[in-house]
Amino acid sequence: MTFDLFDPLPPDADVPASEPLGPGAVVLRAFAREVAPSLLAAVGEVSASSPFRHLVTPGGLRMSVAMTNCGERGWVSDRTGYRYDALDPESGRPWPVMPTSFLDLAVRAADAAGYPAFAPDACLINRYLPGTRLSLHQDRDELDLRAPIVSVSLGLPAVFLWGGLRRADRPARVRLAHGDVVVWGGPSRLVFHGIAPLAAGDHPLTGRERINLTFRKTR
Ligand code: MD6
Ligand code: FE
Repeated sequence: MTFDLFDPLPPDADVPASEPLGPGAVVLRAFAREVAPSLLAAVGEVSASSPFRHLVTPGGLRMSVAMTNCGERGWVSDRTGYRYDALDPESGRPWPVMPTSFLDLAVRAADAAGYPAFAPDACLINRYLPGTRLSLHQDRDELDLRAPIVSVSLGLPAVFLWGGLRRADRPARVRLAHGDVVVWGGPSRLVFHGIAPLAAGDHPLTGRERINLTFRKTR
């Protein structure tokens, strides 16, 4: 176990290891902190094959988050809509294989949150720079909504907006730090959520960036 200036507390000190967010949803504090360096090295390998890019929404807006994917399928957006695609539209080739370190962490986190035998086939990788935001949305492009989503935060901390089942529900603000893992499913699976504009900072492992991995079972 290693600690740094951003996360000086061991996971069992003042911070509870697991914080409920809502029914079926939990934050596992620092769950990924030990494996974070190897996850980040794998992000570098994935993005060397399928580079980060700014997708366009069906409405024609360029997203401020830069994205790439690994696994059997990747989430993409363009003028025709949102979908999971087996091919990276930029290269025409399959997305990079999901690294073993990714799969192992996602399955362990889901299990710790009460979702045994999670079998993700997709990992969306989001990159945030200071000022980048992700507006409130639902994750509903997956066919099997019984499976949870596992979300890993790396690098700079962010304010996660955790709303309700209606877009108009006022979101709670939850700080997500390096190594925190959010697992959510069940009655919370279609909760509206987003990321507030990222504050500037400098993280020892990622510099001026926040990286988020979200693991999904898409079918
Ligand atoms: C992020 N996460 O943390 C964006 N979606 O950068 C998401 O949009 C998200 O964290 C579904 C489930 C968990 C998530
Ligand atoms: Fe989402």
